[in-house]
Amino acid sequence: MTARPDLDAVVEALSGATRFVVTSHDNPDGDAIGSLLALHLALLELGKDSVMSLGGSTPLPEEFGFLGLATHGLVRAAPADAAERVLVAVDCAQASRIVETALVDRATSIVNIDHHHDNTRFGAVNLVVEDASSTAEVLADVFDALSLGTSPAIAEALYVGLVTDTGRFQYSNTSAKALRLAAELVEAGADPSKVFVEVYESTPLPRLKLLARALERAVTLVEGRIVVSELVRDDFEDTGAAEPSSEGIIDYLRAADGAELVALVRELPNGAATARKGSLRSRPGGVDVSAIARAFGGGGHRRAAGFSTDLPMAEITGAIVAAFVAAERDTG
Ligand SMILES: [Mn+2]
Repeated sequence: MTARPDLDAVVEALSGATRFVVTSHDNPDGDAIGSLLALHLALLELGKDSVMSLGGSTPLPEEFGFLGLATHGLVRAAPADAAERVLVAVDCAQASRIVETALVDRATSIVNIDHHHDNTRFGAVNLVVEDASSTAEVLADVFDALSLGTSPAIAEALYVGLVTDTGRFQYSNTSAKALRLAAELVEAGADPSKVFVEVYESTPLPRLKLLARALERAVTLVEGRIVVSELVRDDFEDTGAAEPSSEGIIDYLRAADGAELVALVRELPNGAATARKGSLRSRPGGVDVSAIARAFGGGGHRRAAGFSTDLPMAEITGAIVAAFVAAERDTG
């Protein structure tokens, strides 16, 4: 075993305190939700007092409903005693991605467990494993170091994080370690077929219709090397798709032959903090889309990133094309 002072520090922080509040980022994905639940359940098994808190009022993506976060006590605001709890943030690259700012402001201390390469190390204790496929994979090592057995519920939650962040074990982050972890989680009680049906084959029809709109509106730029599409408010209204329904649509656009950079921009409802939200994806070896997202005030991974903006669609597209061309000039 190589020395892992950052892992030891997290183990010490989790062992040394008794009261925790665990959280993750806005627009939580499978890794955020799975990691959040797994850590909460692990802390309870360690005999700790843990509260799961996710800010905002946006409904959680329905494909993760089977994990039963509400049943497990999820609250959508900071607990009244947040000032007496250690905050553990999972899958959050920046403190600003934690919607409930009171959690960050009041916590006695912050433990930051993540795998984003652009993580700002905002915690007092930081475990950021950039080559981990998912935060779930990082947490599995933390639980091992805590000598915690993996219950079926923890295994299932970690498996959801692993399978979603690796694109069902297809993306370039699908390491041998990630695949070995998947096997261990299945041995511990995770059911791959059940998770597949719940996460990928329980799609409400309005969401498939929303996907059709995005595919229909896709355009190619720079000789097909960039694919851009847009969802406007009418698309949500006409199809009846609910707000988090656009998650995952970009992965279909990415399948376009020759597409090296893919962008999907969706118009947000009236009253949202910004007018639009953009998602970016690139092929392995392609441009670092997190750098493009950061230029819009967002962030993410090299292959998958996002941003929020008030810019109109034409300007967003122009900036993406310019960044793509500039990145190619710099590296080529
Ligand atoms: Mn993740």
